[in-house]
Amino acid sequence: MKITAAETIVTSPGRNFVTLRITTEDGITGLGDATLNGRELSVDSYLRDHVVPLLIGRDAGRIEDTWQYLYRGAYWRRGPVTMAAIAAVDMALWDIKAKAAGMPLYQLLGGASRTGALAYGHASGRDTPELFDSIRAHLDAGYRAIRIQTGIPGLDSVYGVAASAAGGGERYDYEPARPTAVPVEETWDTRAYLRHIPTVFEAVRAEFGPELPLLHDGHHRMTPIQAAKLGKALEPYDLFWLEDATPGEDQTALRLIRQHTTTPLAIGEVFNHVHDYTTLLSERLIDYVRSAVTHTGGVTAMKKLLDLAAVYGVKSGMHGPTDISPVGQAAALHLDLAIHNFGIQEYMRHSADTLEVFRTSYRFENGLLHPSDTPGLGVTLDDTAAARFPYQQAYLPVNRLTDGTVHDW
Ligand code: GCO
Ligand code: MG
Repeated sequence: MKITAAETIVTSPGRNFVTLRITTEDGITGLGDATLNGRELSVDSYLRDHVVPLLIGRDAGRIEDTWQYLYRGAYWRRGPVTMAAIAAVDMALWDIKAKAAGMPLYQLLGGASRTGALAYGHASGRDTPELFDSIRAHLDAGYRAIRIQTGIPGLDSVYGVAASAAGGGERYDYEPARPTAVPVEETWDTRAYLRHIPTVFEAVRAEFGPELPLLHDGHHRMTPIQAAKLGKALEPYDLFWLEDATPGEDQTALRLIRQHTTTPLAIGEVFNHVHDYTTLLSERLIDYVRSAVTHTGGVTAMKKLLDLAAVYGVKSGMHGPTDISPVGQAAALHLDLAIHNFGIQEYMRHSADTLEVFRTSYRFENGLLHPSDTPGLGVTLDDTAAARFPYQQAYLPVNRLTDGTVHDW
Protein backbone atom coordinates (compact mmCIF):
# COMPACT_ATOMS: atom_id res chain seq x y z
CA MET A 1 0.00 0.00 0.00
CA LYS A 2 2.03 2.92 -1.32
CA ILE A 3 1.75 6.51 -0.11
CA THR A 4 0.67 8.67 -3.05
CA ALA A 5 0.13 12.04 -1.35
CA ALA A 6 0.89 13.89 1.85
CA GLU A 7 -0.02 17.45 2.76
CA THR A 8 -0.22 19.72 5.79
CA ILE A 9 -3.30 21.68 6.78
CA VAL A 10 -2.79 24.76 8.96
CA THR A 11 -5.99 26.14 10.43
CA SER A 12 -6.94 28.38 13.33
CA PRO A 13 -10.47 27.72 14.58
CA GLY A 14 -9.89 29.66 17.82
CA ARG A 15 -6.25 28.55 18.03
CA ASN A 16 -3.69 27.22 15.56
CA PHE A 17 -3.47 23.57 14.57
CA VAL A 18 -1.14 21.83 12.13
CA THR A 19 -2.36 18.51 10.71
CA LEU A 20 -0.69 16.08 8.33
CA ARG A 21 -2.85 14.07 5.95
CA ILE A 22 -1.35 11.03 4.19
CA THR A 23 -3.18 9.31 1.32
CA THR A 24 -2.46 5.82 -0.03
CA GLU A 25 -2.84 4.41 -3.53
CA ASP A 26 -6.10 2.73 -2.54
CA GLY A 27 -7.54 6.00 -1.31
CA ILE A 28 -7.20 5.50 2.45
CA THR A 29 -6.31 8.69 4.32
CA GLY A 30 -4.68 9.07 7.72
CA LEU A 31 -4.39 12.15 9.93
CA GLY A 32 -1.59 13.17 12.28
CA ASP A 33 -1.39 16.09 14.72
CA ALA A 34 1.75 18.26 14.38
CA THR A 35 0.69 21.22 16.54
CA LEU A 36 3.42 22.94 18.56
CA ASN A 37 1.75 25.83 20.36
CA GLY A 38 3.34 29.18 19.45
CA ARG A 39 5.86 27.60 17.01
CA GLU A 40 3.37 25.99 14.61
CA LEU A 41 4.89 27.03 11.28
CA SER A 42 8.27 25.50 12.08
CA VAL A 43 6.71 22.03 12.19
CA ASP A 44 4.65 22.78 9.09
CA SER A 45 7.86 23.69 7.23
CA TYR A 46 9.76 20.67 8.59
CA LEU A 47 7.02 18.43 7.26
CA ARG A 48 6.46 20.14 3.90
CA ASP A 49 10.09 20.85 3.08
CA HIS A 50 11.85 17.79 4.51
CA VAL A 51 9.43 14.94 5.20
CA VAL A 52 6.57 14.93 2.68
CA PRO A 53 8.95 14.41 -0.29
CA LEU A 54 10.39 11.32 1.46
CA LEU A 55 6.98 9.80 2.12
CA ILE A 56 5.76 9.61 -1.46
CA GLY A 57 6.14 6.06 -2.77
CA ARG A 58 6.89 4.52 0.66
CA ASP A 59 4.90 1.55 1.94
CA ALA A 60 2.31 3.02 4.36
CA GLY A 61 2.29 -0.24 6.33
CA ARG A 62 5.94 0.01 7.47
CA ILE A 63 5.37 2.20 10.51
CA GLU A 64 8.38 1.24 12.63
CA ASP A 65 10.70 1.44 9.62
CA THR A 66 9.39 4.88 8.66
CA TRP A 67 9.81 6.10 12.24
CA GLN A 68 13.45 4.96 12.35
CA TYR A 69 14.07 6.29 8.83
CA LEU A 70 12.86 9.78 9.80
CA TYR A 71 14.50 9.76 13.24
CA ARG A 72 17.91 8.27 12.44
CA GLY A 73 17.92 9.47 8.85
CA ALA A 74 17.80 13.15 9.83
CA TYR A 75 21.08 12.71 11.74
CA TRP A 76 19.98 15.54 14.13
CA ARG A 77 18.16 13.93 17.04
CA ARG A 78 15.19 14.81 19.21
CA GLY A 79 13.80 18.29 19.82
CA PRO A 80 10.19 19.47 19.82
CA VAL A 81 9.98 20.33 16.11
CA THR A 82 11.50 17.09 14.81
CA MET A 83 9.58 14.90 17.23
CA ALA A 84 6.24 16.62 16.51
CA ALA A 85 6.81 16.11 12.79
CA ILE A 86 7.67 12.43 13.26
CA ALA A 87 4.66 12.09 15.57
CA ALA A 88 2.33 13.39 12.86
CA VAL A 89 3.62 10.87 10.32
CA ASP A 90 3.41 8.05 12.84
CA MET A 91 -0.17 8.89 13.88
CA ALA A 92 -1.30 9.16 10.27
CA LEU A 93 0.23 5.78 9.42
CA TRP A 94 -1.43 4.12 12.44
CA ASP A 95 -4.72 5.74 11.37
CA ILE A 96 -4.29 4.23 7.90
CA LYS A 97 -3.30 0.77 9.20
CA ALA A 98 -6.28 0.63 11.56
CA LYS A 99 -8.68 1.84 8.84
CA ALA A 100 -7.31 -0.81 6.47
CA ALA A 101 -7.87 -3.43 9.19
CA GLY A 102 -11.41 -2.08 9.77
CA MET A 103 -10.61 -1.64 13.48
CA PRO A 104 -10.32 1.18 15.97
CA LEU A 105 -6.61 1.76 16.68
CA TYR A 106 -6.83 0.49 20.28
CA GLN A 107 -7.54 -3.00 18.92
CA LEU A 108 -4.20 -3.01 17.11
CA LEU A 109 -2.50 -1.91 20.34
CA GLY A 110 -3.74 -4.99 22.17
CA GLY A 111 -7.43 -4.25 22.75
CA ALA A 112 -9.20 -2.51 25.63
CA SER A 113 -7.81 -2.86 29.16
CA ARG A 114 -10.67 -0.84 30.66
CA THR A 115 -14.13 0.49 29.83
CA GLY A 116 -12.95 4.08 29.51
CA ALA A 117 -10.17 6.49 30.45
CA LEU A 118 -10.62 8.58 33.63
CA ALA A 119 -10.42 12.22 32.54
CA TYR A 120 -9.57 15.33 34.52
CA GLY A 121 -10.90 18.78 33.68
CA HIS A 122 -9.56 22.26 34.46
CA ALA A 123 -11.38 24.24 37.13
CA SER A 124 -10.08 27.72 37.80
CA GLY A 125 -11.08 30.99 39.39
CA ARG A 126 -9.57 34.36 40.04
CA ASP A 127 -10.70 33.91 43.64
CA THR A 128 -12.17 31.11 45.74
CA PRO A 129 -15.91 31.75 45.06
CA GLU A 130 -15.20 31.77 41.30
CA LEU A 131 -13.11 28.61 41.66
CA PHE A 132 -15.92 26.86 43.54
CA ASP A 133 -18.39 27.77 40.75
CA SER A 134 -16.00 26.33 38.21
CA ILE A 135 -15.56 23.10 40.23
CA ARG A 136 -19.36 22.73 40.47
CA ALA A 137 -19.72 23.28 36.72
CA HIS A 138 -17.15 20.55 36.06
CA LEU A 139 -18.89 18.16 38.45
CA ASP A 140 -22.20 18.91 36.68
CA ALA A 141 -20.52 18.19 33.33
CA GLY A 142 -19.57 14.74 34.64
CA TYR A 143 -15.89 15.15 35.55
CA ARG A 144 -14.69 12.80 38.28
CA ALA A 145 -11.24 14.36 38.71
CA ILE A 146 -10.44 18.08 38.66
CA ARG A 147 -7.37 20.25 38.29
CA ILE A 148 -7.37 23.33 40.52
CA GLN A 149 -5.69 26.60 39.43
CA THR A 150 -6.38 29.92 41.09
CA GLY A 151 -5.50 33.59 41.07
CA ILE A 152 -2.84 34.72 43.56
CA PRO A 153 -3.45 37.89 45.62
CA GLY A 154 -1.19 40.64 44.30
CA LEU A 155 -0.68 39.09 40.84
CA ASP A 156 -2.69 40.36 37.86
CA SER A 157 -2.79 37.29 35.73
CA VAL A 158 -1.80 33.75 36.61
CA TYR A 159 -1.22 30.63 34.50
CA GLY A 160 -4.23 28.34 34.19
CA VAL A 161 -6.89 30.81 35.30
CA ALA A 162 -9.60 31.52 32.75
CA ALA A 163 -9.58 35.13 31.61
CA SER A 164 -13.19 35.70 32.58
CA ALA A 165 -15.95 33.90 34.38
CA ALA A 166 -18.27 34.71 31.47
CA GLY A 167 -20.24 31.71 30.35
CA GLY A 168 -19.26 29.71 33.44
CA GLY A 169 -19.21 25.99 32.88
CA GLU A 170 -16.18 24.32 31.41
CA ARG A 171 -13.84 26.98 30.14
CA TYR A 172 -11.56 26.31 27.27
CA ASP A 173 -10.25 29.84 26.98
CA TYR A 174 -7.74 29.90 29.81
CA GLU A 175 -4.67 29.91 27.66
CA PRO A 176 -4.82 30.11 23.93
CA ALA A 177 -1.52 31.50 22.79
CA ARG A 178 -2.44 35.15 22.19
CA PRO A 179 -2.53 36.68 18.71
CA THR A 180 -0.02 39.44 19.43
CA ALA A 181 3.11 40.48 17.49
CA VAL A 182 5.30 39.76 20.53
CA PRO A 183 4.46 37.69 23.63
CA VAL A 184 2.43 39.24 26.43
CA GLU A 185 4.54 39.55 29.60
CA GLU A 186 3.23 38.47 33.01
CA THR A 187 4.58 39.08 36.51
CA TRP A 188 5.26 36.24 38.91
CA ASP A 189 6.02 35.94 42.63
CA THR A 190 6.74 32.40 43.84
CA ARG A 191 6.62 33.29 47.55
CA ALA A 192 3.12 34.77 47.19
CA TYR A 193 2.08 31.60 45.33
CA LEU A 194 3.54 29.31 48.02
CA ARG A 195 1.70 31.20 50.77
CA HIS A 196 -1.64 31.10 48.96
CA ILE A 197 -2.00 27.65 47.36
CA PRO A 198 -2.28 25.51 50.54
CA THR A 199 -5.11 27.76 51.79
CA VAL A 200 -6.99 27.18 48.52
CA PHE A 201 -6.69 23.39 48.75
CA GLU A 202 -7.79 23.54 52.38
CA ALA A 203 -10.91 25.47 51.33
CA VAL A 204 -11.64 23.12 48.41
CA ARG A 205 -11.37 20.00 50.61
CA ALA A 206 -13.61 21.64 53.25
CA GLU A 207 -16.26 22.40 50.61
CA PHE A 208 -16.06 19.31 48.35
CA GLY A 209 -14.94 16.59 50.77
CA PRO A 210 -12.08 14.09 50.77
CA GLU A 211 -12.94 11.87 47.82
CA LEU A 212 -12.71 14.02 44.70
CA PRO A 213 -9.30 13.53 43.01
CA LEU A 214 -7.64 16.98 42.85
CA LEU A 215 -4.67 17.90 40.67
CA HIS A 216 -2.48 20.99 40.46
CA ASP A 217 0.02 22.31 37.91
CA GLY A 218 3.05 24.26 39.22
CA HIS A 219 4.01 25.06 35.60
CA HIS A 220 7.80 24.85 36.06
CA ARG A 221 8.05 27.83 38.42
CA MET A 222 9.58 26.51 41.64
CA THR A 223 13.11 25.66 42.71
CA PRO A 224 13.51 22.10 44.01
CA ILE A 225 13.42 23.21 47.66
CA GLN A 226 10.33 25.37 47.05
CA ALA A 227 8.66 22.42 45.33
CA ALA A 228 9.56 20.16 48.26
CA LYS A 229 7.99 22.69 50.61
CA LEU A 230 4.79 22.93 48.56
CA GLY A 231 4.50 19.15 48.20
CA LYS A 232 4.79 18.80 51.97
CA ALA A 233 2.29 21.60 52.65
CA LEU A 234 -0.25 19.96 50.31
CA GLU A 235 0.00 16.47 51.84
CA PRO A 236 -3.05 16.95 54.10
CA TYR A 237 -5.19 17.62 50.99
CA ASP A 238 -4.26 14.33 49.31
CA LEU A 239 -3.52 15.49 45.76
CA PHE A 240 -3.76 13.09 42.83
CA TRP A 241 -0.63 14.83 41.56
CA LEU A 242 1.49 17.96 41.63
CA GLU A 243 2.59 18.62 38.06
CA ASP A 244 5.73 20.32 36.72
CA ALA A 245 6.85 21.44 40.15
CA THR A 246 10.28 22.33 38.68
CA PRO A 247 11.56 22.62 35.08
CA GLY A 248 11.69 18.91 34.29
CA GLU A 249 14.78 18.80 32.12
CA ASP A 250 16.83 18.91 35.32
CA GLN A 251 15.96 15.29 36.10
CA THR A 252 18.10 14.92 39.22
CA ALA A 253 16.37 17.92 40.87
CA LEU A 254 13.42 15.60 41.39
CA ARG A 255 15.47 13.60 43.91
CA LEU A 256 15.36 16.46 46.36
CA ILE A 257 11.59 16.92 46.00
CA ARG A 258 11.01 13.19 46.37
CA GLN A 259 13.04 12.99 49.57
CA HIS A 260 10.76 15.52 51.23
CA THR A 261 7.22 14.77 50.16
CA THR A 262 4.75 11.96 49.48
CA THR A 263 2.63 14.17 47.18
CA PRO A 264 2.60 12.28 43.83
CA LEU A 265 4.55 14.00 41.06
CA ALA A 266 3.82 14.30 37.32
CA ILE A 267 6.18 15.68 34.71
CA GLY A 268 6.91 15.63 30.98
CA GLU A 269 4.51 17.71 28.84
CA VAL A 270 7.45 19.61 27.33
CA PHE A 271 9.53 16.45 26.82
CA ASN A 272 9.82 14.75 23.46
CA HIS A 273 11.85 11.59 23.98
CA VAL A 274 12.20 8.55 26.22
CA HIS A 275 15.72 9.70 27.14
CA ASP A 276 14.17 12.73 28.85
CA TYR A 277 12.80 10.26 31.39
CA THR A 278 15.51 7.68 32.04
CA THR A 279 16.61 9.00 35.47
CA LEU A 280 13.07 9.95 36.44
CA LEU A 281 11.82 6.42 35.73
CA SER A 282 14.71 4.24 36.83
CA GLU A 283 14.95 6.08 40.17
CA ARG A 284 11.14 6.24 40.50
CA LEU A 285 11.27 10.03 40.95
CA ILE A 286 7.86 10.62 39.36
CA ASP A 287 4.48 8.90 39.44
CA TYR A 288 3.00 10.01 36.11
CA VAL A 289 4.36 10.54 32.58
CA ARG A 290 2.87 13.72 31.09
CA SER A 291 4.06 13.48 27.48
CA ALA A 292 1.67 13.99 24.59
CA VAL A 293 1.56 11.59 21.65
CA THR A 294 1.79 14.73 19.49
CA HIS A 295 5.10 15.90 20.98
CA THR A 296 6.86 12.61 21.68
CA GLY A 297 7.14 10.97 18.28
CA GLY A 298 3.67 9.51 17.96
CA VAL A 299 1.97 6.30 19.00
CA THR A 300 5.05 4.14 18.31
CA ALA A 301 7.35 6.15 20.60
CA MET A 302 4.71 6.79 23.25
CA LYS A 303 3.92 3.08 23.57
CA LYS A 304 7.62 2.31 24.14
CA LEU A 305 7.94 5.12 26.69
CA LEU A 306 4.87 3.94 28.61
CA ASP A 307 6.06 0.33 28.53
CA LEU A 308 9.35 1.47 30.09
CA ALA A 309 7.39 3.47 32.69
CA ALA A 310 5.38 0.33 33.51
CA VAL A 311 8.59 -1.51 34.42
CA TYR A 312 9.07 1.04 37.24
CA GLY A 313 5.42 1.20 38.29
CA VAL A 314 4.93 4.67 36.79
CA LYS A 315 1.59 5.46 35.14
CA SER A 316 0.40 7.56 32.23
CA GLY A 317 -1.14 11.00 32.55
CA MET A 318 -1.06 12.19 28.97
CA HIS A 319 -1.09 15.87 28.10
CA GLY A 320 -4.45 16.92 26.66
CA PRO A 321 -5.01 20.69 26.74
CA THR A 322 -6.74 22.31 23.77
CA ASP A 323 -3.41 22.88 21.98
CA ILE A 324 -3.36 19.14 21.34
CA SER A 325 -5.70 18.84 18.34
CA PRO A 326 -8.63 16.41 18.36
CA VAL A 327 -6.41 14.13 16.22
CA GLY A 328 -3.68 14.07 18.88
CA GLN A 329 -6.30 13.66 21.59
CA ALA A 330 -7.84 10.67 19.81
CA ALA A 331 -4.42 9.03 19.50
CA ALA A 332 -3.95 9.46 23.26
CA LEU A 333 -7.36 7.90 23.96
CA HIS A 334 -6.57 4.75 21.97
CA LEU A 335 -3.37 4.31 24.00
CA ASP A 336 -5.21 5.11 27.26
CA LEU A 337 -7.68 2.34 26.59
CA ALA A 338 -5.09 -0.24 25.58
CA ILE A 339 -2.12 0.09 27.95
CA HIS A 340 -2.08 -1.52 31.39
CA ASN A 341 -0.38 1.34 33.29
CA PHE A 342 -2.98 3.99 32.50
CA GLY A 343 -3.30 6.67 35.19
CA ILE A 344 -5.48 9.56 34.02
CA GLN A 345 -6.11 11.62 30.84
CA GLU A 346 -6.24 15.42 30.68
CA TYR A 347 -9.34 16.57 28.85
CA MET A 348 -10.40 20.10 27.99
CA ARG A 349 -13.24 20.32 25.51
CA HIS A 350 -12.28 21.95 22.23
CA SER A 351 -14.26 24.98 21.06
CA ALA A 352 -17.28 24.59 18.76
CA ASP A 353 -15.25 26.02 15.84
CA THR A 354 -12.47 23.47 16.40
CA LEU A 355 -14.98 20.64 16.51
CA GLU A 356 -16.49 21.86 13.25
CA VAL A 357 -13.11 21.49 11.55
CA PHE A 358 -12.21 18.23 13.29
CA ARG A 359 -15.17 15.83 13.43
CA THR A 360 -14.54 13.56 16.38
CA SER A 361 -16.18 10.32 17.44
CA TYR A 362 -14.69 9.99 20.94
CA ARG A 363 -17.15 10.12 23.83
CA PHE A 364 -17.10 11.53 27.36
CA GLU A 365 -19.54 9.69 29.62
CA ASN A 366 -19.66 9.47 33.42
CA GLY A 367 -16.22 11.03 33.71
CA LEU A 368 -14.62 8.51 31.34
CA LEU A 369 -13.39 9.04 27.78
CA HIS A 370 -13.73 6.40 25.08
CA PRO A 371 -12.12 6.71 21.62
CA SER A 372 -15.14 5.00 19.93
CA ASP A 373 -15.10 1.97 17.67
CA THR A 374 -14.78 3.92 14.44
CA PRO A 375 -11.97 2.34 12.37
CA GLY A 376 -8.66 4.22 12.67
CA LEU A 377 -8.27 7.16 15.04
CA GLY A 378 -11.92 8.13 14.52
CA VAL A 379 -11.38 11.79 13.50
CA THR A 380 -12.00 13.43 10.11
CA LEU A 381 -10.99 16.89 8.93
CA ASP A 382 -13.43 19.14 7.08
CA ASP A 383 -11.29 21.10 4.56
CA THR A 384 -13.98 23.67 3.80
CA ALA A 385 -14.41 24.47 7.48
CA ALA A 386 -10.60 24.54 7.97
CA ALA A 387 -10.21 27.05 5.13
CA ARG A 388 -12.53 29.46 6.94
CA PHE A 389 -9.97 29.83 9.77
CA PRO A 390 -6.59 31.01 8.43
CA TYR A 391 -3.42 30.83 10.52
CA GLN A 392 -2.89 33.61 13.04
CA GLN A 393 0.50 34.37 14.55
CA ALA A 394 0.20 33.78 18.30
CA TYR A 395 2.52 33.48 21.30
CA LEU A 396 2.38 32.02 24.78
CA PRO A 397 3.20 34.60 27.49
CA VAL A 398 6.67 35.31 28.87
CA ASN A 399 7.03 35.46 32.66
CA ARG A 400 9.10 37.92 34.71
CA LEU A 401 9.70 38.11 38.46
CA THR A 402 8.61 41.31 40.20
CA ASP A 403 12.17 42.71 39.74
CA GLY A 404 12.01 42.10 35.98
CA THR A 405 14.08 38.90 35.79
CA VAL A 406 12.85 36.49 33.11
CA HIS A 407 11.36 33.38 34.76
CA ASP A 408 9.84 30.10 33.57
CA TRP A 409 6.26 30.52 32.39
C1 GCO B 1 -1.29 21.49 30.86
C2 GCO B 1 -0.27 22.41 30.31
C3 GCO B 1 -0.77 23.36 29.31
C4 GCO B 1 0.41 24.12 28.67
C5 GCO B 1 0.16 24.33 27.22
C6 GCO B 1 1.23 25.15 26.55
O1 GCO B 1 -1.03 20.98 31.94
O2 GCO B 1 -2.28 21.26 30.22
O3 GCO B 1 0.52 22.98 31.29
O4 GCO B 1 -1.69 24.20 29.91
O5 GCO B 1 0.64 25.32 29.30
O6 GCO B 1 0.03 23.08 26.62
O7 GCO B 1 1.00 25.15 25.19
MG1 MG C 1 0.90 21.32 32.59
